[in-house]
Amino acid sequence: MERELALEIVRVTELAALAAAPWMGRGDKHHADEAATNAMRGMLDSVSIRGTVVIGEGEMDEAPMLYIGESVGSLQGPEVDVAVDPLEGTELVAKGLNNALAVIAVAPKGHLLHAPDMYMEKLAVGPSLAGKLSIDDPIRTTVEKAALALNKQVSDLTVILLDRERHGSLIRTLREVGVRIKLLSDGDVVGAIAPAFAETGIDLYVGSGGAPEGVLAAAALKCLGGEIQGRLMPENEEQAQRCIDMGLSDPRKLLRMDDMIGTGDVIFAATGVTPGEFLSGVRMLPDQRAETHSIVMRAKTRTIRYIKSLHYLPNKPLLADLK
Ligand code: VTB
Ligand code: MG
Ligand code: MG
Repeated sequence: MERELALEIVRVTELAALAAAPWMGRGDKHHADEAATNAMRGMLDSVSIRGTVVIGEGEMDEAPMLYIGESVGSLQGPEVDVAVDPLEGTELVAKGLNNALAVIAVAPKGHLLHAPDMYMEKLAVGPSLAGKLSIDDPIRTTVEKAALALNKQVSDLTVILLDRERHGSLIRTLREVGVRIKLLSDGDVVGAIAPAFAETGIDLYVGSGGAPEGVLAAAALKCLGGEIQGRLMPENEEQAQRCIDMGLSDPRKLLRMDDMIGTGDVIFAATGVTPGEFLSGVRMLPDQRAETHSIVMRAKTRTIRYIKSLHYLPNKPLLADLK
């Protein structure tokens, strides 16, 4: 993949974020998602790739756009796998809450795990804890090991996870050991990546969230030098069979970075829709301008670029077509 692709790819998340932003705080997650998906699909057409969606909005019969298996891109250029979440945190946008993103990851064909839409148990960390923890340890041990490695008191650690009933006993234990807890109402791509950004003050991501979101986070963490470990959580026979069909003979196999991202050549881009842990949201400005804040990174070089763009909205024909 040519390095120019990174800059082309960030245009895709920028447009998705710009399309979703007008739906912020309107209590309508469906339209927010649809706007982001259509914009992302439209913009991808102009990117010089022969792409196949491997993580997308669902199967062909349930998703009109960006369905799994769909061909995307200008159909010239390298053959790549594309993982998308045009709007990660539809509910966040609907409710006007923080941490909604437009996200994409691109890797040479065959190198992104085709994660089925089910829960994944996850443990994610930044570079300073990469390789030092295990998802198989009890949470108390994980926290103790993390504190030791970071030369901090346990009470000075901050752990982030989704605020869900299924995390009840996990949260109780974390309270007992005395860490700070940041609860996310949605959006565990941000949660899992946050420990890799020192300025967030977040040390660990734990708990379960969507498996597709796990692979997207893995792509980002590969570029950031962090780590995620995951384990799919099939809830019935049919889900277990889906894991087997995607090539996991043991659906409960521990998934490491290399299982999720089988290449050192992944590109990740995200644009904030609402303000978040490491990216600002879309800002509507006077004179028909809007400001976006994005991050784009390549695992190959581990360069992290923050891109602040000032868009002149009348010159965005794709956005107008969506209206
Ligand atoms: C998870 C999480 C996502 O939606 O997929 C969640 O990973 C849906 O699962 O970040 P729940 O059943 O826990 O609500 C998000 O929060 C947003 O897409
Ligand atoms: Mg989505
Ligand atoms: Mg999502």
